Amino acid sequence: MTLIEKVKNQQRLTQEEGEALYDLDLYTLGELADEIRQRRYGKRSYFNINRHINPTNVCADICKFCAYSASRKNPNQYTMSHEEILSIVASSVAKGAKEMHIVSAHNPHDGVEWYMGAFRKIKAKFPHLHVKAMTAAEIDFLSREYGLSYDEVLDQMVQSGVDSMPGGGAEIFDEEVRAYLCKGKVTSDQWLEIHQKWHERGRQSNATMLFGHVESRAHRIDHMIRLRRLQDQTGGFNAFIPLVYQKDNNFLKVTEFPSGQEILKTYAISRIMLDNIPHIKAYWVTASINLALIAQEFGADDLDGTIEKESIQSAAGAQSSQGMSLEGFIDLIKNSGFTPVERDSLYHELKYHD
Ligand code: V47
Repeated sequence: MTLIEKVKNQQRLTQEEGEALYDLDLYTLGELADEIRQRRYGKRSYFNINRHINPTNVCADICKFCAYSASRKNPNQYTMSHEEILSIVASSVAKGAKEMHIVSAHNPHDGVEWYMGAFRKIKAKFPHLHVKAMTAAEIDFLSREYGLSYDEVLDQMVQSGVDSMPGGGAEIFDEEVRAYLCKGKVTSDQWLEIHQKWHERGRQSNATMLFGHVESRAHRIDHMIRLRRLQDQTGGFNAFIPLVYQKDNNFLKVTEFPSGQEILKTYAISRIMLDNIPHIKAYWVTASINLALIAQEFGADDLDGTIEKESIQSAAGAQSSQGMSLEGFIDLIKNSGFTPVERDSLYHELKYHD
């Protein structure tokens, strides 16, 4: 059976077969991924009304790709008070936000209570708001810094009102590349262990992959297969999010960047490889909105959300610092031939905009 027949017959692919997908031409790959996407979601494209909050950029870890954390390239440290965080939440809720996506740097000065207290206060004031917070990298940092087990941190998150976990901190699982990118941060096995433990609590999360820097195609496929393996056990991942590397203001020396074709191939291949993860998110912040709209024809069924403010990737050059207006977002999806469907954070459909 050829590789194409295997994909059409919905058979699971190996590492070698995943790598071989990259040798197919873009349109064949697009057709294969689109068939899977259309079988599951037709022309529906999901988004939510969310707000990103990054409460501190003070970080104990050093990741070469990061332009967000305070460093000698970015000397402006900040840490928000709970009052500041709550006032952002209140103003976003007033504008219709239904999810707060809260991700911080690994701040060694503020203690676990600074993290957890913020979640508790948000939930006390806005009990119906979905709090998506704490990457596995943050959880590992709190565990190391304060001598807590992963279980203890995760239990505190549940008790403090965190509803789901974002997919950040996964970067690339290959140990050699990871050591080069972000030595000392959560390891690949630990990242997977933390998500497994979260899923075992009946909770859901996402998974990212940072690509387009020093990794190879084989590393990307390996990353996907490690996620697929955990998903077979837990079923707790909602979405896979390939994050396109942004190059400005950081310490990673990359000279060759992926072409639009390579990015679209990666979306399509992730749709094909990850047969057990429901959604592929083309995060418009790193793909650029135009490529994210095209990615809808290459396997992606989700475009994340309106965001309102974005600090991590915009620090590294992405055009996303002010988010996107709801009307603009809906129009763009409609005009690209898809039906925008507002979803909640766990992918329940809320509103069709057809
Ligand atoms: O893990 C840091 C990435 C991530 C750069 O779960 C960079 O729904 C590109 O995880 N170029 C955090 N990326 C953001 C994240 C995320 C985003 C949207 C949705 C969800 C979700 C999760 O940002 C980090 C890191 O991989 N990042 N620097 C950079 N220069």
